[in-house]
Amino acid sequence: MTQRCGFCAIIGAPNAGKSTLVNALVGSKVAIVSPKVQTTRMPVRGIAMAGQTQIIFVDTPGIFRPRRRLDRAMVTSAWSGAEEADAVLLIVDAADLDEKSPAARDTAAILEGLKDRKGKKTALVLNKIDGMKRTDLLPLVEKFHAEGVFEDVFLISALKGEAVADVAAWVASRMPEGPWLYPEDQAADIPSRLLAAEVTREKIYLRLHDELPYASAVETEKWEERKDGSVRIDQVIYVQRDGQKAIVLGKGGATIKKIGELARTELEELFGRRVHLFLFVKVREDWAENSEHYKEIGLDFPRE
Ligand SMILES: Nc1nc2c(ncn2[C@@H]2O[C@H](COP(=O)(O)OP(=O)(O)OP(=O)(O)O)[C@@H](O)[C@H]2O)c(=O)[nH]1
Ligand SMILES: [Mg+2]
Repeated sequence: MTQRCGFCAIIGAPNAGKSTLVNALVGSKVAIVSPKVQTTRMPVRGIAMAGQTQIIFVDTPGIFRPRRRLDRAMVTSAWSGAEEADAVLLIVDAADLDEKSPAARDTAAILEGLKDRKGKKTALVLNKIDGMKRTDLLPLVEKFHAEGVFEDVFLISALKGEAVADVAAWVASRMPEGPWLYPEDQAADIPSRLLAAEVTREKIYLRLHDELPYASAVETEKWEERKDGSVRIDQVIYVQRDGQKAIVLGKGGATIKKIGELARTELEELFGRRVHLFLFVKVREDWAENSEHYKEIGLDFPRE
């Protein structure tokens, strides 16, 4: 049988559930998830097989009105993910479409953007329907259908895995003929050093999302293979001010210790081996203005 292979970009407002959906479609964790908006900073590829079809899902940063330099880089990379894809899924938090919500405003702007990019195979995914009434959903489906942008609309819960298979089938049927780009059993295409840094950033977000919004970045500085099969990973957590460093460390170092434990446990699971994780906190006021960091996480550095 002929092989099929293509790219499917997952775009949407921050916090819609894009990364959760990518993980559900791929069947393993390739992208980090948190209750905070703007968790994903760079496009991450998750790979899924459907019969003879290989689908490369591209999880993108949320699209929103960018202000800071990092925001601009994230939004640009999200749109370019959509442009390069064979199919596009716009994912919307169905429970957060109140007219005044930032998510609704961002989604409306993305819809306009999609109209300008007509000709793409695009479907709408209304997410987080767990806990919602069907009767509240039908008007939404009609409203979005009327936009004339979507071939199909899916009602799903990425968190519970509901109707995720339907989305996968739709995407699979839109993939062009072509040889697979990855081995059949590969789930992610992200360097181990970067994935390890992302896992630590997720634990920081989950633990400190009220105290430390967006002020932190994580880089893997050292990756040392040991003779006994284990690996030593040294990471630096960058923050912008001394006060933030104190928050990350916590009383007597309790917070960073907990973050390190959570990250190490997950890394051991992901890599299937023992991990020795060493975390250091550094204050670097300008990490978000430093082009090296953008290169490290695979983003283009916006000039202004
Ligand atoms: N109830 C419910 N919560 C969900 C569902 N899908 C995702 N979430 C939650 O929504 C939050 C955001 O999920 P993410 O997957 O990080 O969202 P995202 O769109 O990748 O967010 P950014 O990367 O910040 O743009 C997390 O707390 C998820 O657990 C769902 O189907 N139902
Ligand atoms: Mg995300």
